Amino acid sequence: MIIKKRRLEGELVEATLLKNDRVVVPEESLKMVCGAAYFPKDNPLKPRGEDAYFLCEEKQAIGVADGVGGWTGKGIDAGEYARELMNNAFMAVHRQPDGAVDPKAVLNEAFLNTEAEGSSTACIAVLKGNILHCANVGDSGFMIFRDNTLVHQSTIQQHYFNCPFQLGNSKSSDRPSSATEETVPVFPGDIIVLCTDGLLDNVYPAEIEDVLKQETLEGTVDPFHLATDIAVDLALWNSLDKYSYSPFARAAELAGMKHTGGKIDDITVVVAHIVARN
Ligand SMILES: [Mn+2]
Repeated sequence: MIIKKRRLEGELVEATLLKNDRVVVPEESLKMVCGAAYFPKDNPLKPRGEDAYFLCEEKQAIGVADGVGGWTGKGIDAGEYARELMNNAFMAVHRQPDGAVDPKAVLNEAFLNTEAEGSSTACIAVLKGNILHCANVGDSGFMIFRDNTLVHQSTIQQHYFNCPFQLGNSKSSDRPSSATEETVPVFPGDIIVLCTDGLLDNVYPAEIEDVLKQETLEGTVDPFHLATDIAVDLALWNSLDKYSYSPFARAAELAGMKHTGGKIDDITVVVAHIVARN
């Protein structure tokens, strides 16, 4: 069954869905060009914050993790768990075959090799051909923008308001088997924003669309520059606003609670620009 046809750089590209749900696409037709920005919240006791991320353009894989702050009360820095998880994910990516990196397998291997105490959300995305493959545990996630418009947003998983699914070594933690898996076709020019809740809780997609419109007016896309602008001008700025009706305030309201303004948090933004190879 043909699920997608689109003209790409003069060639007709087809993605075919087979019986086993594996999507067959032209090999290596597209690639991600990546940049990232990380702004830990101001805390002299934890200057590195609790988020972590990795970029691996060689294997076309990116990932973010957000250590769960609730461990602080037990004297545990969940940032260590998140950083070890992402280091292990980066190494796991390199052990996977070229062009066949499986994000859930990466998440699983990273989880099994992580020994720190604590727990963390995690979202890993891999581009294979023209399909973005993602595995996500918790409330980090990704958005895809096409022509400066949001066309896809990942779903989040939480046990209850502000308690995301989280990987960890304690009995009550979740396991990689809980990960949501998504496969989404992408096209040249698409912008993928992979991020922790420091962005999602403070910024509406329409605000990112406005930044993209401004930046693409200049003609070129610099993923690092874009990630920094989204992290600073939107997420950090909004997080410090005490009166706004932020996405976090809206989520609190839907859960029957009250929160006014942004949410001060570590902010990780990875931007991947989809471009044709060669
Ligand atoms: Mn967070």
